[in-house]
Amino acid sequence: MTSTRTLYGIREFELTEAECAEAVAIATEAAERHGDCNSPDFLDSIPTYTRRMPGRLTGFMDDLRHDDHAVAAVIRGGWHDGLDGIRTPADWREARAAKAGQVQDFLVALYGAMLGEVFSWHGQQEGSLVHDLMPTFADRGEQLGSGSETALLWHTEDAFHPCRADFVLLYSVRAKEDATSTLAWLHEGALGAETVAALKESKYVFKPDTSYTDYDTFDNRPVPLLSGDADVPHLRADSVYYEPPEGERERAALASLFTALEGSVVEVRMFSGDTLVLNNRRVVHGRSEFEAKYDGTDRWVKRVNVAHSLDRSRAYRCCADSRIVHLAPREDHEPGSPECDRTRFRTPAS
Ligand SMILES: O=C(O)CCC(=O)C(=O)O
Ligand SMILES: [Fe+2]
Repeated sequence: MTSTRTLYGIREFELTEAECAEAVAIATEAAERHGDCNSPDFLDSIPTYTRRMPGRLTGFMDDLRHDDHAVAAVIRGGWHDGLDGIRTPADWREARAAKAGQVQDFLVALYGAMLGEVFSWHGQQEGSLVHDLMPTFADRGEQLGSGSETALLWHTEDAFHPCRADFVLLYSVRAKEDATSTLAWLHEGALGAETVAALKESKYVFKPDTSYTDYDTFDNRPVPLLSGDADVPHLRADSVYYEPPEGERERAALASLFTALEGSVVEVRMFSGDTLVLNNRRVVHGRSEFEAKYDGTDRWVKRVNVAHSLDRSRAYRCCADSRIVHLAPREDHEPGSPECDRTRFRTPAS
């Protein structure tokens, strides 16, 4: 594919203007028909939209989905009329209430669905499929997506949880020059055999971050940080939300892991309309600090989580049809019953 090139394991895809217009038109049609990307009737009809997405992009996503050597991908060329006209909302609640960037909600949900099964977390942004990330004054110094004054340090998305995403998509509604995305991963031979062996043992404990309203329901147990092939190791790690292990061997292994990752950080510059796709089993990510003005012109990212399959999270969802994952196992509810998680997003039309 001539428009695809690989840079340090990060793949790039450039949409043509026509392809971008096609994808935006499909997202616009879905937004007009369903209103909210959480509505069950949209979620149930996702394939009818993804099937019509530009063929070259479909080919790229199909390939990416199975390519564990690719730690991330950037889909460029996504700027379109209308992006500049939307003001950055003050926070995710305002974004949801005002349906700000609604077409882009559908667009990133459809991009995500081209790679697997989109899902949401019950405790994050009220269970919404697409998260809005923008700086808020109260969180300016926090290690959260809503921070800005300090760099967001590297992490696997939702490292602590067994149902964490296989892919995370970060769509830049409004990019800013001073905010760069940071990526790091384990290069071949970066860790010695003894370190690898220690990191494969179930000895490491994470701390769920407080952006989940249900974070205290999680049964936190020691887990391994590394798994899989020596060539393409699968990694789960977080440089902030973890408890230092007690054993000397585990502490040394963790220190080696941190050194290897910190030595491999690459910066990626995003532009408005670009999508960063993270292979969440291979790469850790973060973001630089940046200036926030809180005046409607700030950086704004939409995020969606994607799993290869929904099977892994079945016990954490209330029915097979729900895409809302709880941090603790969830009792079953009849689909469509008042207790079913799908019910709360049902619009009168669905
Ligand atoms: O703002 C970004 O680019 C990334 C945010 C992020 O990684 C997070 O909130 O977990
Ligand atoms: Fe993240």
